[in-house]
Amino acid sequence: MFLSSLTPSLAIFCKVIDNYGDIGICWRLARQLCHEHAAGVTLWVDDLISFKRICPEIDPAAAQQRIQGVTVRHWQDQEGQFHAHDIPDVVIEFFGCELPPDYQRAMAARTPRPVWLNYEGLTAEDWVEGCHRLPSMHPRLRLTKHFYFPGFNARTGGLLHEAGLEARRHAFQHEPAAVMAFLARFGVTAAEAVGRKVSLFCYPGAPVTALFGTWCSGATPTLCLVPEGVAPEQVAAFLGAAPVAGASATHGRLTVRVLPFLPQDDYDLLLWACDVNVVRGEDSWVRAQWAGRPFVWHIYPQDDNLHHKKLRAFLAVYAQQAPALAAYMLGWNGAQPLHDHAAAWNALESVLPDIAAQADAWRQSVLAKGDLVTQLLDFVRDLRLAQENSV
Ligand code: TRH
Repeated sequence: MFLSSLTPSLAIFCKVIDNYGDIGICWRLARQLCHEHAAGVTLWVDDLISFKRICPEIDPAAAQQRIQGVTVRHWQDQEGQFHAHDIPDVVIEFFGCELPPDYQRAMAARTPRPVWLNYEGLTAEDWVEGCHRLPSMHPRLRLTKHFYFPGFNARTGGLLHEAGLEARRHAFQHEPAAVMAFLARFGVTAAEAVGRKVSLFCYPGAPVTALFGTWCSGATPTLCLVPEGVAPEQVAAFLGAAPVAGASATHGRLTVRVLPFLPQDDYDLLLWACDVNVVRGEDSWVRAQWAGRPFVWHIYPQDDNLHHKKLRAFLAVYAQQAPALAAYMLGWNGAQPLHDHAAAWNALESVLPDIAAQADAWRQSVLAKGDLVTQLLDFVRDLRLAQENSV
């Protein structure tokens, strides 16, 4: 039996730099590997408190726990003694987080040595196509790490998309009673649910007050659902009260409701239940692409406005046929002035049905070569095969 034909065991290392996106992505990756490929997965996470916000089953005090089939280990520091037999077939570090030195030594001592991947951040920029799957030799140990870049085309590593997701989304969106039952959990009334529903998840600095003003005086009744902690100052100003879960207020044609921060699977339902989603970072951005509804993306801000380059690269592949969407997203991210917020929103609003109609074609084109986990396991198989042939 060749190793390359067996489902590998894996370890994923995640350092939560800021917010939830990093653990959000690693948690999806771990669950999909475990549930769809029967892989033994250990997820090492440094920040269990952030993890608990998206996965309430997590016990932040536990050094090791098993959640939904995945072994979760608290990655407390760079110390610790490891042995070759502690190392699985594949080690994935998320976003170049540095593995404990003794863990690396144990990786080099293992026979055969593990496949080592650096799972990188998502961008539509061209340069990733030249870097996806590139090897990098360890400066001292007999180890090679390979870069794995998620992406939107066949020259990159794909996007996370679990089996059955599309069927679940379709069933939910075609069952008005299920949508209403979900929204009612947060106090949404049937009358509120008839109008346009928008979810709002953004970084500080987004022109939320101007958007609220546009919706207040717009023609369409709008219900904006905001998870607790998002745009707290602007939401508090609108409510005239603390922006805590359960709070709501209506001014003009806009109702704003604060939701609790949702478990990750419920957040998908929120995206599916809304007509438009404002999302941010990486993971909610990808999930909005699978929701089949138009979205506005707030990209994670970087020094020297590097993020504007990334935003433009995405808009060039995603919004070529929708200039009003591109213009609104550039304005929302401060990449170009949004002099007249209402005019920019109204222009976008008039093409929302066309944008929604493109969602299926976009999903199919991104998934043409398969989902990320399938492609990642193919790459692992290739590397293990090459290793076997070189022995
Ligand atoms: O948390 P983020 O701002 O994450 C970002 C990005 O990952 C970015 O690449 C990284 O560099 C930066 O952090 C430091 O946004 P993101 O990626 O959308 O992740 C949010 C996660 O939280 C996602 O998994 C969805 C989840 N979520 C919930 O589970 N419940 C909620 O109510 C909300 C609003 C989000």
